[in-house]
Amino acid sequence: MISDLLSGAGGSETWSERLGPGAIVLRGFATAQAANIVAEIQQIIAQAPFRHMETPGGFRMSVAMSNCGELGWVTDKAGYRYQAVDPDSARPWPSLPTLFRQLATEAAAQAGFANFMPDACLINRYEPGARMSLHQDKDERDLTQPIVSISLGLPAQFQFGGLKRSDPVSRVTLTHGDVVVWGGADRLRYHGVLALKTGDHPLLGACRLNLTFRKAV
Ligand code: MD3
Ligand code: FE
Repeated sequence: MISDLLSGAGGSETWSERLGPGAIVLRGFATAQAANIVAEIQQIIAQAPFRHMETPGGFRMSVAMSNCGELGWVTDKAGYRYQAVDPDSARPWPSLPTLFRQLATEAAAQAGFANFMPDACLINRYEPGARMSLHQDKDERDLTQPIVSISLGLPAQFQFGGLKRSDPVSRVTLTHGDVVVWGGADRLRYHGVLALKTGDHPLLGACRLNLTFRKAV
């Protein structure tokens, strides 16, 4: 594991750990802004509350989700897609806060992806027991664009595999303030999150939040 010291959001210290040629964890990159990010999420979910979506196969997701940005990721019996309208309210998703845009673009640049301009932010809420099974993120039009994720609250065991579902999987713990950027050769790697263990985080209680910034179109 290569570990390098670099500058996080607002100039705080960050350690980077490379997961692959195009995938990097920026440890603590978002820690200094965590309370501000949570305040923005509270405003977003007042307009677009967390909900448990249904997979095309008819299963209720254990992770509760909302979105902000021009487009939001949704799933229902009809399939997975990005759409401009929240299906629960029939209104546009709340706009992407400036802070979110700045953090995502800055993190992507640190990882070597210049000028990342996300148009979608999926917000995942994990309560104890919630998990996300191995999947690829491939609903975005331009797969040369990276994805940036911010983890807040309780730690989670993140799984990342290869380009085939059957490839071996390694585990990385993602903790409060960690940012992951993945693109290039790692953009289509299978990944997932093991069931969240209970705990009590000082800012978020028995909860983990994960934001993923995407360029969907
Ligand atoms: C991909 N979210 O919303 S993102 C998702 O923690 C999603 O909620 C997860 O997968 C979550 O689609 C994980 C972080 C991540 C980290 C490393 C990766 C995704 C990765 C390495 C390769 C591919
Ligand atoms: Fe994913």
